[in-house]
Amino acid sequence: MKQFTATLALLGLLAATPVAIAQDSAIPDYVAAHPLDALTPMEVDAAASLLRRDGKADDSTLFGAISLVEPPKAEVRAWSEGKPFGREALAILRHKGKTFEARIDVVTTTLQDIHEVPGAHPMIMDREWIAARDALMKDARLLAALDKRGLKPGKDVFCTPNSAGYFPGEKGEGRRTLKVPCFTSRDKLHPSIARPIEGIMGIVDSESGEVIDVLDAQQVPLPPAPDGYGERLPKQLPPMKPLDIAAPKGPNITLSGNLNVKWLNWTFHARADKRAGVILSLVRFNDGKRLRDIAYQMNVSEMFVPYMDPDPTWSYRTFMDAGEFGLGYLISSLEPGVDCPFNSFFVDLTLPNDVGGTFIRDRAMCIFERPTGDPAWRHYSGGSKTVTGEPQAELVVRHIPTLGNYDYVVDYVFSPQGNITIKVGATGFDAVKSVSAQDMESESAAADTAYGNLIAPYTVAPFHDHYFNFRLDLDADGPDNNLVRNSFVPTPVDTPTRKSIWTLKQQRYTKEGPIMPDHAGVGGEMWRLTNSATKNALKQTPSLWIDAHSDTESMIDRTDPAQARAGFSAAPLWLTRYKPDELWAAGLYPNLSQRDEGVPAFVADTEDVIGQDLVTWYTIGFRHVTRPEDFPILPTFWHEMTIRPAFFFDMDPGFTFNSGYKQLAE
Ligand SMILES: [Cu+2]
Repeated sequence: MKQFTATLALLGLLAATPVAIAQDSAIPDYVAAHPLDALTPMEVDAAASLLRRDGKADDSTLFGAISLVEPPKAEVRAWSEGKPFGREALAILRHKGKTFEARIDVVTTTLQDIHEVPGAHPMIMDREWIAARDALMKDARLLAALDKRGLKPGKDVFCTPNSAGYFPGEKGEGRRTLKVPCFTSRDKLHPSIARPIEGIMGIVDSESGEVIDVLDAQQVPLPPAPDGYGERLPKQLPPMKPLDIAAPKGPNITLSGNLNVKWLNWTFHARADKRAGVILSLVRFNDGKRLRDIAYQMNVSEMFVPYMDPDPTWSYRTFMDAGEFGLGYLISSLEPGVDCPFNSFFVDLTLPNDVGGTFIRDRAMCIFERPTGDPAWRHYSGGSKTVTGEPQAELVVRHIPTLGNYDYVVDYVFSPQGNITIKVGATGFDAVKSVSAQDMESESAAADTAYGNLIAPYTVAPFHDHYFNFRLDLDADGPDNNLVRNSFVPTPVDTPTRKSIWTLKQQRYTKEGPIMPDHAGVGGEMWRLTNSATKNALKQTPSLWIDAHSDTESMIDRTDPAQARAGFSAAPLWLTRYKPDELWAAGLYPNLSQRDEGVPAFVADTEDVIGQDLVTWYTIGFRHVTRPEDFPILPTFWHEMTIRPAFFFDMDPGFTFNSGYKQLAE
């Protein structure tokens, strides 16, 4: 078994690592083999070098993005292996205090366009993050604030910049700011969780290095390490007998190119993106007769994590991590056996860095199949006293960005029945603040827990929301679709037996806009993306049911400065017509944004949507009511939604699925 596992892991790396070709330069390279492949290291270098050569960039320039501009959909759909295709890059530059957007043809190395985007801020980049941290750590006001608390900068104290958000009228408005809290590693409650130094916050211009302000609001005495925490946390139990996910006869997954995935009836393309993490495209299901379109593209388009604590050192924490930091940039290497089964295919991903080059994140994505341990279907026949059935299996595509304290497990799970479940698991640890209350009988407990819960002695985790917007460019059996709502309607009937049943009412959306659940209605609804041009064998209209299990809308008032920048979170679903440049739910430039240029702007013209190529934007959201059970490390907290075929097939496409489980008994 061990030998097999090792061989498979190696096979995974071989299959997934692009083939190196001889280059004169030191830049590792491979050739893009598909129009939707991420830009290769040579293509990224070609774009950055051209900008430098043309005097548009120099050594001080930071690159918020050098990413693929996809060819038009029609070209991608018409493309077949071996045919040539165009390659275009979008570069977002921060150059001498200004933001520029450039388009480069990386095949001909031609600068097609470059223009300044006044007021726009690309994502936060390493060099400025470090500069802001270092500037604050030397600032006399910070040193005085630390001194008051008996602390000195050095190995016990460190500061880590956060995105600043936008709050009209505050100090530093209009500048490229970061807000910086500080921590101490003294008396930690857990080895990897530093203790926040409450009341201190720096506002730093990350370009000039000027420390604009240092808040020294309230002083909370640094709490002691209580008994049972820190070095005295409970020890792990002796190991149980281990469980494993194994494919003893070999994998059913086929990987090719950079990167095409095939598993049973499913095929799709995957690529890395600095901002989105992993982007899946051309998701199709072979129904035995033809490849059926399910999704042109699926990826996280933005996140929003607003904290619910009005304290000035907390209230700005309204993170939009995809656009501010980059889920792909902060993707973490996966640990075999912990993050993914040992026998997974682990894929290294190449991503653009901040300075016009690329880096490789080892084992950044894993692809694995697993038995769920559940029946795919079964039936017990009382007559013959036999069970017929089949065990379920599924394919998982996973990556895990780590954004400060949180690790987000992002899964796309494919089933033989034609379902795609999108799951987000939040783990890592709750953001915490130090308080005076040791427990709920302490004098300050009520005040300390007004906006969060005690999760450990002297430690409150403020309440907050997590919103993950997925841009779901679904194609229900082709691009021209409608969105319908089936509402469940309580319906009176007058029969000798029944007085009340439910019936379904169908309504078609005609315009772009937010799609709200019918909270006031009794029975709820189903949202389905339908294709009126094709029919299944029963002459029904194929559709994809957007089965929403985790739709939570933001409760923050729309006039709140944080909510005003993240309007996508106000509705669980938005419907737009496909536009090639409408890719991000909070717009292309959410960092420090002063207005929302995302989905609320996309739908402002309320275009007609009937029979169009539609994009749905679904937000998996949850309100995080923090608990002691979140501590010391937040056990992975999952939320999900499922895209299910409905009237799409003639019968269960999983009926022919043969798990081969009987071979295990041989
Ligand atoms: Cu949380």
